[in-house]
Amino acid sequence: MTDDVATRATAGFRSAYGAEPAGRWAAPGRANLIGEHTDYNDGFVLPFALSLRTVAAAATQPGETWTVWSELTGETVSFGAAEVAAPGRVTGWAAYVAGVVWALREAGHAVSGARLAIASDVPLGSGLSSSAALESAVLAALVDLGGLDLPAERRPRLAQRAENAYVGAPTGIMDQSAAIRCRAGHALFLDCRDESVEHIPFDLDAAGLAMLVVDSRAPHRHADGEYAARRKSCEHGAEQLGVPALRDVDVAGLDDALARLDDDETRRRVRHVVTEDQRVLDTVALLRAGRIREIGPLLTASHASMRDDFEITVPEIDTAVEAALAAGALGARMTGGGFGGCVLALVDAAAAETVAAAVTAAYAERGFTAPGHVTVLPGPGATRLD
Ligand code: GAF
Repeated sequence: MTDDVATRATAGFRSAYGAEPAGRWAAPGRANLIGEHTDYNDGFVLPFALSLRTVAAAATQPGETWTVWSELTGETVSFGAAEVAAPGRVTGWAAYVAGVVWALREAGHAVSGARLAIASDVPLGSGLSSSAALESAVLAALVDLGGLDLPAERRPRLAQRAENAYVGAPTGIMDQSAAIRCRAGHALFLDCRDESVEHIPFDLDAAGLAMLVVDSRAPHRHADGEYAARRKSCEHGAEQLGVPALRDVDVAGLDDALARLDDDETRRRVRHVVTEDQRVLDTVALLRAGRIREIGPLLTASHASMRDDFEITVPEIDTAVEAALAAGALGARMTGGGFGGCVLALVDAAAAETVAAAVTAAYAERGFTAPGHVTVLPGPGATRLD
């Protein structure tokens, strides 16, 4: 379809329900500039929103029934109070919607029945957080339709609960925070312990730079199980060190901490998280000082740490990073949970196409499926469109 995503959501609503929606709500996908697997360690992250969005066109309906149409499948799914009484009763893509209804009710909100139609430009399975975009758009719609009292800063936790407890994915707070709290032209510096934020100016254009997003097209291999395993290792490390979370170990105390751990794998996992938190702080300091070009080496160091210590990269991803750097990128790293997904490369604006072509050529040489690429600018968080 070539129509704009909001138009497609409205058209979907009309054809599924034969009526007009009461409004449309949008939430973006995200890229994480730096700070990977630090969120569930109470640490720091620095994501920004993409202009790719998920839109929910919605209206109330009487009773405790929720009906959702998705352009992805062309299918309409309905569920009622019994299905949102406990996690796991709605499965597949509609679980993200049912999970939001469930989490709102769990938090004591009276959620009115609703009809929704979902359209999205956020690609699935590319590590750009299509699930958080869906949860956040649906949450915004249900809050407004029901006149619920739920300020934006309290919404990420609720959307995360939908994903953790209803859908069953043990993710952190970063993606929902990015989808809901980001601002155009800024990266979101989030302290995942107390959820305080600072909007950090991230003006690529003014610096003559571009952010290239390369979709590795690598099949996600065991991503869910590996994510949970990394989380467990981190919790194990924190427990051995006697701290509430790895956030409580700083770089100055890292060598001491590593010496107290009893296996090499945990040592590598802990070293990634502790050094990654510091790289986020260093990146924020450079951006605050307007030294945007200088963040490149921090991005590349983050990638090396994910590859060697956290062990969450795959050959396609490493190839994209190496080829981008060899073609002149100032820095490059995988973004998101890992085992596939996308690479970010910070490049001089004039060099974006050359760097993308170099990545494509390196892929061809190794016989990988051709990658996708696009340049992006930091966009706004979730919003009501009309
Ligand atoms: C996924 C998760 F959903 C986030 O919470 C975060 O842990 C990320 O992987 C890794 O930084 O996107």
